[in-house]
Amino acid sequence: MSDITSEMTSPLNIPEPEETLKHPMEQYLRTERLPHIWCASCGIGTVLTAYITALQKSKLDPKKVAVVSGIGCSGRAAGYLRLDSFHSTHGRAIPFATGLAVGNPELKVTVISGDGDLIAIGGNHIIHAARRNINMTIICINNFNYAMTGGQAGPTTPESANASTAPYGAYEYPFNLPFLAESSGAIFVARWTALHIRRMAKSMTKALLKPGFSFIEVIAPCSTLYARRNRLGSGLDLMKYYHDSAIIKHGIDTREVDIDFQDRIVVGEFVNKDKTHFLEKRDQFLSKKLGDKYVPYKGPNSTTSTMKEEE
Ligand SMILES: Cc1ncc(C[n+]2csc(CCOP(=O)(O)OP(=O)(O)O)c2C)c(N)n1
Ligand code: SF4
Ligand SMILES: [Mg+2]
Repeated sequence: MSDITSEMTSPLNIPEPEETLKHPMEQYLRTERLPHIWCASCGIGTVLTAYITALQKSKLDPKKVAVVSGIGCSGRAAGYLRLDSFHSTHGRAIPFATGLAVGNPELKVTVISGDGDLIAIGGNHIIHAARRNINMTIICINNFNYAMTGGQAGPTTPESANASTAPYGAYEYPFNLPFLAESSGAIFVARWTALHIRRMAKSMTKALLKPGFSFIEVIAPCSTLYARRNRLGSGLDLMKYYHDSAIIKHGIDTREVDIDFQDRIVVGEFVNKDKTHFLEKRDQFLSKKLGDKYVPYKGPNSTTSTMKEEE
């Protein structure tokens, strides 16, 4: 008997209905956790889309990729990814990720978290992970405030921007994140806005494939708190602002990429250099010191120990 269904579908190669319903990124998402918590027109979802695109492009084995987040709206990112993903405590995403990267050198570890989590309470950890050149990729979603807890000012809030703890406008000097990352030791530094989704994904792919400490800042709309308090309009209005104000300057000196309130935003790939990363450096140094007695630790799947038994 001829199969009438296949005769009807195969010539045009039309997929079965169930396949049509499958989202192309479904394999990377914990769909059982949807709907997500983010507000409409929030920029965090865009960053997640770019990250999944980068993962696909990088061809990394998802079983060898771990993602860590801290706390906050941005800190929810890891929990939606179907990878070895961890929602750690506030400011502690980087030490957690450092443990993974050092404990299992086969893993590619990514940290996706917010400006408050990574740069305020986590500020100490980020500079030391960069200094050591730990093999990890940091994606910092900078929405210029502590969004989840009510829009407080943080270390990236531009001067004069309004925040719940700065009702007359912020007056502290904000961090210039690419400069902070580079001067602490990062070997790859880029900044994009949530509008630059393809360029962001491309930089993420490069960062994922580059051994060492890479840092990508993504300027993203927080439409509900930051934009509303500052009367900047909707998420779409912020996208228009990014469109009109972003200037691409690859390789520019990171000291020149400060962000002033609603002023121009310099974006691009600023730093891309090679430097021996933490584990390689440790192994080279200890091999030189200890000779044959030192056996580099290659991860939990390796049977070797770090020191040979004393004879
Ligand atoms: C030790 C500790 N201090 C404070 C908090 C409260 N807290 C939760 S989220 C958050 C701000 C997160 O800001 P950011 O990382 O910028 O993420 P966003 O919500 O803006 O995406 C704070 C202060 C906490 N959970 N734990
Ligand atoms: S409060 Fe801001 S950062 Fe948090 S989900 Fe809403 S728009 Fe996004
Ligand atoms: Mg924030």
